[in-house]
Amino acid sequence: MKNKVLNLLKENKNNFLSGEKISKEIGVSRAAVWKYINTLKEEGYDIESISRKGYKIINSPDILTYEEIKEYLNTDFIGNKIIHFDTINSTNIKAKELAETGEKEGTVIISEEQTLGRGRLGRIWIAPKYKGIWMSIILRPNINPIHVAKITQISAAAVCLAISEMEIEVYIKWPNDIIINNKKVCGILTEMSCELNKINYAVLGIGINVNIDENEFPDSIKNTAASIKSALGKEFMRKKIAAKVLNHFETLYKQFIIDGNTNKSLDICRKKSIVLGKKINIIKNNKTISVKAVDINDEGELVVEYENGETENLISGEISLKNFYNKK
Ligand code: BT5
Repeated sequence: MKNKVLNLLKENKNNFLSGEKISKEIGVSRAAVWKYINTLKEEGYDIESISRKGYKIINSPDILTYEEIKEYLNTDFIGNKIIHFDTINSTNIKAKELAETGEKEGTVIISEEQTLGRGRLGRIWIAPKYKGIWMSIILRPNINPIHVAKITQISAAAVCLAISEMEIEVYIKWPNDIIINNKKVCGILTEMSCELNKINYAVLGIGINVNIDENEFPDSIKNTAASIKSALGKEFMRKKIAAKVLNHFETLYKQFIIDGNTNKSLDICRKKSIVLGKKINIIKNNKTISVKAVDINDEGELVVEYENGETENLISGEISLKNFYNKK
């Protein structure tokens, strides 16, 4: 109901709408309308109310609800449904629970903060309130599980395209980091439930630091993390960036599910790669080995070359670049 009031106000944003008109249109009492208006104000909506004239919306907050994101969305199915939380442990955990009980492809779980944001291998993802985009997309691709890593590459390409629109140099550190000024601005975590040769569902978790100030990063990551704000010196609308990511993701993902084609995504991953052509360290059997990153192949795997000239395709894993975080 609250969203119906909001939609009406938005549809009539240049005019005052009387409490009576709103109550008739949506079929609730005027007292209820007043209550919904107050809730919206508490959520950050700037609504002018003048007696005898009614209500007019002046400004909408930068929150990540469907109502706020939808005006920037132009997708067919990704983000058709956005389940929004003020706080949650992890959007990936929630998305998996919902996927288990049949939630459909394209549903997005998004939260203003995460109290237990997850990285890979049990690591923690820091996700402070109102400062970033912490979201998970439920996917049900009809593909063999061996191809699931491609979804990470598709989303890395989508995030890269979305952030590039802000006229900043963005790079991808294979397989799942998005980098600005040699620091991590976004991490991606793809998880899946599968059978031998079929995916039941995949959950694509994307965390983007948008308006985190440099001094707000905890000590553990302050030398390695960046936000779009810390790089560009001004705040950005999270809702617009979230929509851009979903728009780009759907375009690239659709090509993939229609005919398995990931050419465009992988081209972006190669072009924007911060590792290709460089010496990197990989960890193998607990040993750090220096190799050269030579290509990202059509499977989205990183092709590395050992000093003896032999090559290997890495499916996923940890790589590090020498002196990476010291450079500006
Ligand atoms: C990742 O893991 O980069 C995957 C991050 C995925 C986060 C999203 S947010 C929405 C969804 N719900 C979740 O619960 N997760 C996903 P990994 O490559 O393992 O990197 C984790 C490491 O990045 C940590 O060990 C820290 O060193 C660093 N880190 C943590 N929070 C960070 C942040 N906000 N910005 C930059 N680096 C961070």
